[in-house]
Amino acid sequence: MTDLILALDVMEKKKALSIAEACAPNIDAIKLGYPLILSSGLSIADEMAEHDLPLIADFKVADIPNTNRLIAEQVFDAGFSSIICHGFTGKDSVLACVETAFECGGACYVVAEMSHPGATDFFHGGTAEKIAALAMECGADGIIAPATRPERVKILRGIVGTRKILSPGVGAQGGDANTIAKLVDGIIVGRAIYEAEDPATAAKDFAHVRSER
Ligand code: NUP
Repeated sequence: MTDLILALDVMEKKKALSIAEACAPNIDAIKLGYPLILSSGLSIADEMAEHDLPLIADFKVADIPNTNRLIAEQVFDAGFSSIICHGFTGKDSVLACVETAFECGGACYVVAEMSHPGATDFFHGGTAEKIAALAMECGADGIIAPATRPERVKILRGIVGTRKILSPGVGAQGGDANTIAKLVDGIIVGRAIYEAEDPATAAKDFAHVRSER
């Protein structure tokens, strides 16, 4: 079973709420990040609660352990069920997010490799593999890996085993939903849904991936 995760990077709260409502029957989780949370506040989580969908806070947290912990506490207190952090910060910083998630009954995903072209500058050459291994060592629930590079996802799958892989980069960034859905536990789709003329129909069109794995 591959989850369909909506990346809701719209800036107006009203629009975000109406897209969430329209897409809710065909998606498994909503990922909120800086664009919407900076414009609407963390309380947007409360307003999304009626859809009863897990909310993922994509803050790509990348600070010292104490600050990571403080950020993660805010996120879980606000009602999010998962947080995304960076892994290049090292074991203590990642552990701060993983442990806080655990204490709050939530989940933590670590970015192993990003999906954009520039990600190859630093994530290739063994770094993504090291981060994926670190994420496993820290007890993270899973990693973020690029839908734009299925061959890299296969390699990272070899490191994380049955732990989850969530994969952004489908649609607007060129990743193919069908190809990547066979390899991962969740595909993350933003613009291809929320910029569509009819986001509900667009979400429905991706929903077949939910039976892929
Ligand atoms: O490597 C990453 N690539 C990526 O696109 C890690 C991410 N968290 N994301 C996020 O996924 C990005 O910030 C956006 O929220 C979403 C992809 O959106 P779209 O390209 O489908 O519009």
